[in-house]
Amino acid sequence: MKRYLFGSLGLLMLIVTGVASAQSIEKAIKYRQGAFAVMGWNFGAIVDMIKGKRPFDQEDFARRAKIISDVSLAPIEGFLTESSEGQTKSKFEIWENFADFEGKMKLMQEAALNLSVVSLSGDYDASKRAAIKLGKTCKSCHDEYRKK
Ligand code: ASC
Repeated sequence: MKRYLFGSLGLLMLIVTGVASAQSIEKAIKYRQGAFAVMGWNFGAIVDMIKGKRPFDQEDFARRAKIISDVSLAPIEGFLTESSEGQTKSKFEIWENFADFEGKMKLMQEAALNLSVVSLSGDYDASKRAAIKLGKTCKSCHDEYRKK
């Protein structure tokens, strides 16, 4: 009887922790997607300014670049647990090559900080180059680690 009771208790605890971790994985996925959405929203506006689809407004450009740079520090925390299942385009390869993934994330953060600093100068050509450089760091990670 005792053995049966402890066995059932153990099973219940496993189920409860399992459900809890599934919930925290879902939260982590939403967290990193939210951060990327903020970055994409603002980078989209910057790209429009560069393409001439929206007037170049240095103050607005710099404000958006700062948001991207600040938020670029956020998403890595949402990748700490293996979470390639569910509502995500993240490939399993992220967790197989986590050091490489983290390195690419750092390059993106550096490019975002660079864009933020350069855009304060008001130098349009330098800002454009910095934005293109940042876009390349986004793409390099997407090519390898994001499902189509
Ligand atoms: C964006 C956005 C991305 C990147 C990428 C750059 O605005 O949403 O994922 O730029 O397209 O190559």
